[in-house]
Amino acid sequence: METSEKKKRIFSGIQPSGELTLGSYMGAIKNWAAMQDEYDCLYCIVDMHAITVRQNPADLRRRTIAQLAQYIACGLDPEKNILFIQSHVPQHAELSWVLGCYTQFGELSRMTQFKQKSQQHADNITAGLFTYPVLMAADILLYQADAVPVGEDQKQHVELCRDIAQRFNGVYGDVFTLPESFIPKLGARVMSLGNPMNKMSKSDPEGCVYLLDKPEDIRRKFKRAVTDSETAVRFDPEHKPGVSNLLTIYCAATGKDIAEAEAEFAGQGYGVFKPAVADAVVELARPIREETERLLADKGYLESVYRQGAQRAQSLAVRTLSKVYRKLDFVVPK
Ligand code: ATP
Ligand code: LTN
Repeated sequence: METSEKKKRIFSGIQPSGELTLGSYMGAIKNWAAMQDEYDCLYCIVDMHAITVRQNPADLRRRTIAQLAQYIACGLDPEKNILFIQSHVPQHAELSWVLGCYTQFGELSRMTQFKQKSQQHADNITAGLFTYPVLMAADILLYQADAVPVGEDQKQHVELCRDIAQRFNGVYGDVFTLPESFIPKLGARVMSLGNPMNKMSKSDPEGCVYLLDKPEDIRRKFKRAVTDSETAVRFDPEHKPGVSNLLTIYCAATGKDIAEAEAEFAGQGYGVFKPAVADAVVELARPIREETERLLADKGYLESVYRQGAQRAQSLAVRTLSKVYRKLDFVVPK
């Protein structure tokens, strides 16, 4: 492709608040890797978002580096993409403050994730947890992103980001690109293996598969996966949520479509189906785990990736922030 041709910009991020899961892989990272040639992509480790709930500092540090290694192991090329750590680029926090002054209290009160997390952390409902979506809007708008590849649960936040951008543009002219969420057809909402009515979440170790889980752990978790009292392997999320979730996982892992997978397991019970899903996930996770381990042994390389990523990100971020400050007519220090 000609370098003069302007590619569309992509931004996305994941919090290092736990280990990466099969849900975050299928809902987000898998698509990131697929987009890296066609788009101009920034993929971030959003450590500042992670502290909206209490973190153990040493774990946060370890997971931040491990997450970078996993991004690369999942196929994100650090030369093609800007891979960086959010707290390394201070413009995120600066723009977040400005955008917070263009966000309504009522809008933030309606965010589903805030309602859920404030229930889960009822003893520690901080201002940071409440204004979390404003920081997320800053992440996206700072880079003038056109699209944001995320799982279904983040759609509401991206819509709020658009609303904030539109409001700001309405007052100050065309400052921000309006982003759209990019949600995969398959795997946008991977459900818990233990309770297929709930989203697979990193805080539920038995219901979720971690990308770095060992094969025996993956097999155990799938063996215990909740299904139903029938025997047919059929996609019907309403009546057969467990089996439908396993079919989704199987298809996202193998690249097959649902009809193909249903045909493959026709007439065979869950005793055949469940181990086949487990095998597909074991094979998906194996190279990621091995490559992550290899990368984690080379801390110098990982440091060079995040250092270079922060420099490249910051050179874009300063342009947007100074444009915003100019529009606000802040006095520029001489
Ligand atoms: P938690 O559930 O513990 O609050 P999370 O896993 O939702 O955390 P992140 O790890 O920050 O939070 O999510 C990273 C990305 O992965 C987001 O784009 C999110 O939409 C996506 N994602 C997370 N879980 C799933 C899931 N179960 N299915 C599909 N996509 C998911
Ligand atoms: N809120 C997201 C993580 C996140 C993000 C972003 C995603 C923070 N900033 C910017 C896309 C774009 C989550 O909880 N999964």
